[in-house]
Amino acid sequence: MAEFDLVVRGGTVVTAADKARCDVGIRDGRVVALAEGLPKGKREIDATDRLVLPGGIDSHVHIEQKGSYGITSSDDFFTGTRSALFGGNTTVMPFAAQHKGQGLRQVVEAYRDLATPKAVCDYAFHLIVSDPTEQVLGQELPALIKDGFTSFKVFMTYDLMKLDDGQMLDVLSVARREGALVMVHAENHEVIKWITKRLLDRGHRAPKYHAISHARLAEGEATHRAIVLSELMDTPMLIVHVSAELAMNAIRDAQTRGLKVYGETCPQYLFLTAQDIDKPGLEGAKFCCSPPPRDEASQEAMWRGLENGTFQLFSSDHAPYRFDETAKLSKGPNAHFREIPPGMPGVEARAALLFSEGVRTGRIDIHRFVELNSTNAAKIYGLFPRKGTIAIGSDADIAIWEPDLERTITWDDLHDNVGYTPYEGKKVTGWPTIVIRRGEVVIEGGELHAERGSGAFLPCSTPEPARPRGRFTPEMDPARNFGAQLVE
Ligand code: DUC
Ligand code: ZN
Ligand code: ZN
Repeated sequence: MAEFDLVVRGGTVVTAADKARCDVGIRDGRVVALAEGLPKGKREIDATDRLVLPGGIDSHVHIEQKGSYGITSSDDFFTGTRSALFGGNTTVMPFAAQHKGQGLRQVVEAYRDLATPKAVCDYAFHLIVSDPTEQVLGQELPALIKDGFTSFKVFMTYDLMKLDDGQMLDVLSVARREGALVMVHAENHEVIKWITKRLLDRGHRAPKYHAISHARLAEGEATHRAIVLSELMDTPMLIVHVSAELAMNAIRDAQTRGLKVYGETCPQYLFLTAQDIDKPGLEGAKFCCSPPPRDEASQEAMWRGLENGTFQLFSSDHAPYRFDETAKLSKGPNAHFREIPPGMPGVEARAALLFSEGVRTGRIDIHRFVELNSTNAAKIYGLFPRKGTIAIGSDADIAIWEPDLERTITWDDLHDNVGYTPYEGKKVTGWPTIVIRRGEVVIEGGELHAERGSGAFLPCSTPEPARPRGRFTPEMDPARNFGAQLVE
C-alpha cells in the first residue's frame, strides 16, 4: 500500500524561512514528508518548474455579512470561498458582525449556520463588536474567546458600528485580560461627518467626494488615537486597511517605541487611486471603499511599509457589493456618495497582484511574499503551525504556482458573485493553478473539485501578538500603563 495519499513531486517548496527543491508527501490531510525522491503516492502531481507555496490565508474578508451601511455583502459562503480557492487561498477569515442590540453568541451561531453548508475553503471568524454591553464584555466575549474567536474588530466611525474611546478602552481591557487581539477601523468619525455635510450642502454628490470626505488626516488622527488607547491599556492592537502614509507612520513610530502595534494594508491601496473613483456617473461607486484609495505617493508608501515590515498583513478586505440595486445602487441611480456601501472585491486577485508586482519586480522576496500571503496571518491570529506553512504535521494546504504564467485579470474569469473587478484589464505574471486543501486537490484544470460545505471551521488559539512577552508591563513604567493597572 502506498505510504502517501498524494505526493507533490519536483517543485520548489518555499516557506517564510526556507526554500528547497523537494517532494511533499501527504497523508490524512497533513504534510508527513519533505524530501527528495519520495516513494510513489496513491496520487501524484508533477510540480516541476513550479513553486509549491503554503495556501494563502486571506485574513480580512466580508462574506454574507451585513456591513456598516446595513447592506449584506454580495458573496455568500459558497461564492466567496470558491473565489478564494481560485486565487490560491485555502483559508479565509470573515467577520461575525454584531449590530447594536444583538447578542454576540447568537450572532456567531447564526454566522456559523450560514458557513457550514456552503464554505469550500477553511475559515476562522473574527468578531465585530458594535455594542459592548456589560453582558457582552463580561460574559459573551470572554466565553467566545475561549471557544476560538480570539480577534475582534471595532470601528471608530460609521453610525451603525462606531464605539467611542471609552468603549474602545472597555473592549481593550477584555482583550488584555483574555489574551485576544483588537483590530481597529481607524477613521475620525466627526471629521468625516463634518466634511460630508458640507459637501452635500454644496450639492457635491458624485462618488469621488467619498474620497474627499474620508480624508487621510481623519485616518491618521484616529490611528494615532487608537494607538494611544492601546498603549494606555498595554495591549496589542492591529490597525486594519491602512491607506496612507500618515497612518502608516503612526504605526511605525509605535513599533519603533516597542509597542505591539500591527498593521495591515490591501491591494486597493497599492493598485488604485482616488482617480479611479472619479469615473462618469455612478461608475466610480465600484471603487468606493473606506478608507479610500489615495494617490501614487501613498501607493509607494504602502509598498515601503510592506517591504520594511511595518505591515505584517496583506489582506484583500474583500467587501463585495454588486453594482446593482441589491448593493452599491440600493439607494437608486441618483444616490449620493454617502449612500454607497463602501467596499470592493479582491479575494481572488490579492495574491497574484502581490506576487506579480511585489516578487517579480524585486520589491519583496519570495519568503516575504509567503509571510504576507499566509504565514503572518496564521501566527497573528493563532492558526500557526496548523496553517500558514508547509512543515511536517501542518495541514496540507498548498498552492502550486506557475511563476511565469501571464494573465489579464477580467471578471469573466473570476469566481465571485460581484459582476466586476476593480482590477479589470490588469496584467499579472504568476498564478496558482493547482490548490490543495487539507490534502485534497480542490482546484485543478480551471475547475473546482470541492463539495459545498467541505470547508472546515477553524477555532483560533490565543493570537501570537497578544501573548505576554514580559515587556512594557505596568511595573516597568507605572505612569505609562496606568490604564492597564485600573483593570487589574
Ligand atoms: N471596513 C472594512 O473593513 N471593509 C469594508 C468597509 C469598511 O469600512
Ligand atoms: Zn473597516
Ligand atoms: Zn473589511
